[in-house]
Amino acid sequence: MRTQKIYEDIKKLLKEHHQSHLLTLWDQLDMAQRQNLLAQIRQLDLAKIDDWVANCVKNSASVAISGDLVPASFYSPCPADPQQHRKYAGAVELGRELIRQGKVAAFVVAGGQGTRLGFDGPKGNFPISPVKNKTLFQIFAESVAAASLKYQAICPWYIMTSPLNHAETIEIFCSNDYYGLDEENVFIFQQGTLPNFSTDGKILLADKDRLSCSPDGHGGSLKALYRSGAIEDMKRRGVEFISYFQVDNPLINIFDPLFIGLHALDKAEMSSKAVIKNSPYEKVGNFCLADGKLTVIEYSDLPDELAEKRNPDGSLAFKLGSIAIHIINRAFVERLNTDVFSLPLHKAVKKIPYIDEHGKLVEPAEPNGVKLESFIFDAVPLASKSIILQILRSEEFAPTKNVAGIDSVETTRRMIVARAAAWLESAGLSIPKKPDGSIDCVLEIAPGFALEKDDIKAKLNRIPQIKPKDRIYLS
Ligand code: UD2
Repeated sequence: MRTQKIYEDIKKLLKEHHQSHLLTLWDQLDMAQRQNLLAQIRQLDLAKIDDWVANCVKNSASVAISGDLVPASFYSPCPADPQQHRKYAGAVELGRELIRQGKVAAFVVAGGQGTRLGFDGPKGNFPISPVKNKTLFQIFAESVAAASLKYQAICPWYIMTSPLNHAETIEIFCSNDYYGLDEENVFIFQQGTLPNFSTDGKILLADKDRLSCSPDGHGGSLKALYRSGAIEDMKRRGVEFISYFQVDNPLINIFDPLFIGLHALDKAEMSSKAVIKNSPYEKVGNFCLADGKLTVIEYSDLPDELAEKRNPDGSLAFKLGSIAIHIINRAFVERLNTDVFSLPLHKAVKKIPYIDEHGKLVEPAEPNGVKLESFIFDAVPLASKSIILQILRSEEFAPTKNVAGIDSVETTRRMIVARAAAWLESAGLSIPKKPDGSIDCVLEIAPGFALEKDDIKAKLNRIPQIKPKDRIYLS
């Protein structure tokens, strides 16, 4: 009786919002299925959905680009003059102190799957290290443990999953005994989802009694951090700074005193690391000042003439690429969530299987639907202050996205070896090279052995002489 009343109300509401098709298969559902479907529909904010349909789903224009776009200013990897030298030194000291005081937490967004890698399961479980074949999760876990030891502090680690991989991620951490970390200090939580639409704005069904939904993008992390209790947990621990990174970058320097220190010294709310782009169309966001406000414009949205624009010395005018590494203040996330905030939604047209009006599963051969996502970097303009630190790609950025070619498993492994070789050479060791100058051995440095280049010097007596073709693992 009650279900019938709810059904009638929802039917009316759906009609007003042009989504009546969601109940077409009602007569084929048993009681439990009916309740299930109604519960999902009741969670939808249909007024908001009307707005998304009009402005994002049906509208093919992607992102509105402001008329006045100029390149953003940034800190270079090395200080430019004595004054900046003093500032960097002070920042490193401050950053170390903040980590020591337990004020910095690690946060990885790991809601995506390893689809592009042809890998079944959470991408964090992809084996990547060149000698030991450690997974991305294991490398991050060891980095967190090493930072904890180095700074004699608790370094909590927050991990955002999605409904696509939450249970599996928990299972991976449990079966690996949290990689030796204290389970108390690892907080795994799920991001939200958004419904998927047909290109004409109808919410798709994944089953007769189930709406088709997808993770709401890494921008969803700002709400998920709050709703999951992660922010509350940080507050209880005294965490003030969130070190945000993506699951695909094993070179990440999670606890970087310089970055944390500059961010804190400049009283920023959300800061970013950047690389100098290696081509006008490299698949990274672009830092720009849009009408004076720091903004990231995704590569696919930057007009060609701006992507190609050059300075008189031939360098790209918009050369700063966003690599999805941020320091975000815990208080900033709290502020956003206690005000009303939303990030813009970006549209992706995809092949989305669905149940048609006859109850049949359709597996489209061509893109047929729209997924909506929000992006973390769209929060940058919402911050009261934001800095950018340019870093060296070879030191900190090796995204594992593809099976082969650019940003692939092979390039990532090569970069892990090259960085290890550079660190060892900087400590005075010699690395075997082939006649063409390429490295002639395989090297892997465990985070527990060295978290950064300078950690090597104290361990020189533990490093064997390295011969051509050697496979060396330093731990
Ligand atoms: C992202 C950035 C790009 C650049 C690049 C660096 C976007 C749109 N672009 O490109 O500017 O910084 O990374 O490598 O982000 N994720 C979730 N939940 C989601 C969606 C994604 O947790 O709903 C995670 C995912 O697990 C991964 C990260 O976000 O850790 C990035 O996702 P991606 O691989 O789809 O991003 P990509 O390569 O388009």
